[in-house]
Amino acid sequence: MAIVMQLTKEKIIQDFKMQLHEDFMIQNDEATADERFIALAKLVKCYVMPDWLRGRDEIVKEQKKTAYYFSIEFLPGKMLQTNLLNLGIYDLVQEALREIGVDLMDLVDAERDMALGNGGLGRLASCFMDSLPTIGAPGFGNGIRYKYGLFKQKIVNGYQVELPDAWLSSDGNVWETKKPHSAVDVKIYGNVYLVPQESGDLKPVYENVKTLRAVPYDMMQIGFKNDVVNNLRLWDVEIPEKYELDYPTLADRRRIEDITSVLYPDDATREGQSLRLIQEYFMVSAGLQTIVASYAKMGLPMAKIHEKIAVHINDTHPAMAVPELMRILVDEYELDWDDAWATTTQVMSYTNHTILSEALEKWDAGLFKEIVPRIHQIVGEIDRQFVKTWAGKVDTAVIDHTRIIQNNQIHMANLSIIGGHSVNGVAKLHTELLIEDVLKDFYLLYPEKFNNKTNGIAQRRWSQIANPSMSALLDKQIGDGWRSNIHELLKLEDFLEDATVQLDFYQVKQANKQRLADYVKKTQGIDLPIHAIFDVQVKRLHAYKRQLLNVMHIIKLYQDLKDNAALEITPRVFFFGAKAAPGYHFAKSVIKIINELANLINNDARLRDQLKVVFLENYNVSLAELIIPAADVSEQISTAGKEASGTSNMKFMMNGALTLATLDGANIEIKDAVGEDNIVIFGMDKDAVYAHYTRHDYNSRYIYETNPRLKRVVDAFIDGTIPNTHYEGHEIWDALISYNDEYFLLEDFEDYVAKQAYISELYKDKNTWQSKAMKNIANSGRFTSDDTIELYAREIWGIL
Ligand code: NBY
Repeated sequence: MAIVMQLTKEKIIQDFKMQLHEDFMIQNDEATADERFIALAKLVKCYVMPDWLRGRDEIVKEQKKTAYYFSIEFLPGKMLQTNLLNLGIYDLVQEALREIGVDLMDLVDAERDMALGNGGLGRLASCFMDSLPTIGAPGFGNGIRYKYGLFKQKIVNGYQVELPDAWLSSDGNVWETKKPHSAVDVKIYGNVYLVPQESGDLKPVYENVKTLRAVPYDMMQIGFKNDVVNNLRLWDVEIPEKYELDYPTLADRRRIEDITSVLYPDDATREGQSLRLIQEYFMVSAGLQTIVASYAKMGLPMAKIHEKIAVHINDTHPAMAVPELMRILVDEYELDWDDAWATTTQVMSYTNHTILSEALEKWDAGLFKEIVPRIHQIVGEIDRQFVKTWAGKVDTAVIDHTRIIQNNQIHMANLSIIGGHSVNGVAKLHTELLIEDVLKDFYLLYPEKFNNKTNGIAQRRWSQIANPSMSALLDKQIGDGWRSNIHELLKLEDFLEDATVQLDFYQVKQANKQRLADYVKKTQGIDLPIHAIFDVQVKRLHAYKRQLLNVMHIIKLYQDLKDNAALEITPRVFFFGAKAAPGYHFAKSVIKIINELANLINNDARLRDQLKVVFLENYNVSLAELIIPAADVSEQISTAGKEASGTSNMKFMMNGALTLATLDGANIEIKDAVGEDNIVIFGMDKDAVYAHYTRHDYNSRYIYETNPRLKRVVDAFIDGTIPNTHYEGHEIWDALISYNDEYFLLEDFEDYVAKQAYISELYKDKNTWQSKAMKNIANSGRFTSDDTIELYAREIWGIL
């Protein structure tokens, strides 16, 4: 039985004090919050260790099929609260600490965010890490232990400045365990020759390779109150003692250390090409070598490895898993090519997270050959076999579009699709677009591989942890069963028209808004009226997400208020939180514009608190936990067809915000869940957008010239309305007018403004508003990642 079952307050206090003695040689009353956090985290680790080891041993003993989720990003945020909650000891620990004068929240604040991801893709991986043990599925993560996570964003004079995020303390990360015992070697560079053997087989012989040592750091992933503990394995690079002579100078060593130094802070374009390619191979090779070795210990035939192992390729970054598994099976375990290929394709599966062409990863074949010569050969052979298989069976054009090597470039998505048995999109519309458009040639070849898995969220973090006051109210209203079965939120449907309950939810929201307002006051000195609508757009800054459309609406409100001194509007506070990729010029200009507009508006006494704009610096998981519970309006306004799914949309819904959205990604499924009266939809749908693509008839300048009020808004970017933005304003004006507004902001503007006006009216009727908010909460359970991952586990990986 799990240790945590037998814990008492007294025992926790005693253990906690002991831990402080052992780690820091101090008494509780002299310890800092940091020291207390570390002591408590270590204690939690000790409590969990037996279950962690037992789980690992069971998998070996019972030969359970296991899935490995390969992802170049994980974005867990803080782990203390989640771990306590999932262990079922949150309240007990909180009370125990309180007895010795310690506030658990101070320890929570002391934990650093673990930000080894950019945005939605990395956060999804972490939600899955929470859900996998929760549903009792053996599913492990495999990634890179970056020394620096996503950059820390500072705003200086309205501009984004990027600072390194040194999240690791000198003792590392308290949740991890370094396991030199399980280190493996990874080879890169050099030449490979295929030398004929007596048997007639060809054997690769390596020359001048560089050998890296991959050292794993394991982090426990605790299931919700079920004694199941899985593992997230992150790899760090070291210089192997045996090959020290290969790295004689400090510069040589530094180049190696760089491999696990930084997460690429770029979700638009890639940089540091060769380093990035090495990262990808390093993670894939270390992970697969370990996995195959553990399978080998079972004593089962290598050609049947797919019966015990599933490997998931999260976006294309780990796509080299396909040729790497082939390499291990063919070169090291001497399988025939065909047998190896048959099992490899059944092991592998792939998720696509975007249809934006700039994010569909391609590598120069020359670079590939230089860095991973053997993998280059294998990819060449996979490509050759692919062409041979389909030649004469389908149009040559289809083969030309789908083969892996085209124009001396290696197409990682093509490799992932050809090398696996499953390709999934992340929302219904996204999967449809993959099938009908982006991957339609592949659909012709392999219709059976395609499936949809709409994203989900780890609801415990986004309700119980992020929003304790709403959680307490839910307990009171529908009982606490929803905490373990999120679908019980549906019970709230019975109270949608109950004015007392509506008022209770209103008060919870106001309290959460106050909590956010206090934070803004403390960090930026701005006073915010909490009776205003809190209107929030938080996500990576990208043109297709259209933060700029939101800005244009704010400019319009500003102009209205300045034109008419007597005008009264429903007060609004617009919040933005967004990091721009360091090399993404346009996105950085939008940040500057938002900050200058905020300055202008927040300092204009005439606006009498009717309008405020706040840019929240350094948006990350922890800040999301503060912001999302405080939102009245959730802005999900991407150009239809561009946002694969979105996941913050689900988090806002769960916290009772009304979604203002285009029919894009999972917004469509949110609409289906709550009904069109309980969401506000505007703008073109996917078909309208695609009609412009086929007809080539979009003309933003025409819209601009024929709509005076829109023209005035657009001209505000260049006519001096917004101070200190001469350069950025022109850049934006040009994008909208000279370059024909790639994301159709102008066409969607009027409808967006109209729906915003509708929201302003609606908010005046508190009861109706709250009823809609509650409808959203009640129906948010369908977006739990527990259910999403169960579908992966059953339908893709076959591990349940
Ligand atoms: O994945 C996001 C999608 O935009 C979002 O709609 C979806 O909900 C989410 C989870 O499925 N994609 C995303 O976050 N992508 C990246 O962060 C990313 C990072 C790196 C690169 C490309 C995309 N890269 O090419 O290096």
